[in-house]
Amino acid sequence: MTRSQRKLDHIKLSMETGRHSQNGLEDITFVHQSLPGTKLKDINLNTKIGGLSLSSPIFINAMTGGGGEKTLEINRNLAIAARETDLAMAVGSQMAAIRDWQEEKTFKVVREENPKGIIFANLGSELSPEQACKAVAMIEADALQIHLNVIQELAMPEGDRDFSGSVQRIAEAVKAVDVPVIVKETGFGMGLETVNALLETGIAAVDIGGFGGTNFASIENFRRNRPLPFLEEWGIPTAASIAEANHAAGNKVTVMASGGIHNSLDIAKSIALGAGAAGLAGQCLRILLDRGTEALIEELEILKTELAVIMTALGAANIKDLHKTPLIISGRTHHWLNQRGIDTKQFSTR
Ligand code: FMN
Repeated sequence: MTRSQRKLDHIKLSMETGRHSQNGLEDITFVHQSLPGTKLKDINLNTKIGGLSLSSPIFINAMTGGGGEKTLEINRNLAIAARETDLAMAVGSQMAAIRDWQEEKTFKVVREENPKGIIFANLGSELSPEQACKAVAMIEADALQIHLNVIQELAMPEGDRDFSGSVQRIAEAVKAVDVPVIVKETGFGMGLETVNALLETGIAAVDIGGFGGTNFASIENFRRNRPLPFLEEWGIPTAASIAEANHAAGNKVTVMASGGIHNSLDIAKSIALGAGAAGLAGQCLRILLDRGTEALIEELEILKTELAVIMTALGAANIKDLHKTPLIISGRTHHWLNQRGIDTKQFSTR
């Protein structure tokens, strides 16, 4: 199977497998405020990720490129949507274009369509410093995402089996590029141990890419003769992962949320748990493929408006205020966090 065919399979199978299970955000409840003191028109959605200023905390997460014409068109349309809504956007792994220059155009189209936008480059943690620089230069990226995808590789018949040396390679990539580096998961979440190990690399942010959205174990199981069903239940749900990452990160690196984030309430809850931004991948692709670019632009605009409505109700005039709003954490997420030594009272009594 060629890398380019695999990219097309991932698009098709991610739409068929869909959202896999709950991501834990259903365990989070806001505390209603009857005297919020806010005005909808004054709500400020600006946020900062590793020194980058974003006009909104919502971003389109890494998906594609590297699979010929079809992935070029998807990236073109995602870039148009990002431009029209002024949202940051990541491209999918650029390794295909580093190995085969003919695939470069499937990524470059994103910068062509959105010359002034905030765009994230993307490579896996097998990257070399030279490849990191090449990926950033290819799309004049504003940041580099380095993805971690151990479970996907193990589930993939032709995947990697050697996961040594990643922390060292990430640290070398950070030194090589002149943009902030974001280390991201791909739907299995990051816990305290992972974030602690990454703190020494000099990265600017982690995107926890939690469990409960697109599930690459399910996707790869479709492509295996003998599936590995236990991997489909593997991972740290998004809600618990945001809190774990934030606990480890303190104010040393920014935490970004993703993994099954589908609506404005998910976004607001992710930010209240400590994320500086929230990314959507599968949901954007689904709207784009089912209903087109105009519909995606409309849905993203609605997300921004609804987020501002939620912030108004909570009395949170900006993202910093939303980080401080009280939250009730119940169910499995409550149990998980307390088992991991994270006191949930810090959220409910602040
Ligand atoms: N993440 C990467 O870092 N690099 C990739 O190349 C990449 N390819 C993806 C392809 C598809 C079709 C999808 C749906 C996701 C891909 N992802 C990739 C993972 C997403 O960026 C995200 O971490 C994951 O899908 C969870 O978010 P979601 O539930 O909003 O989809």
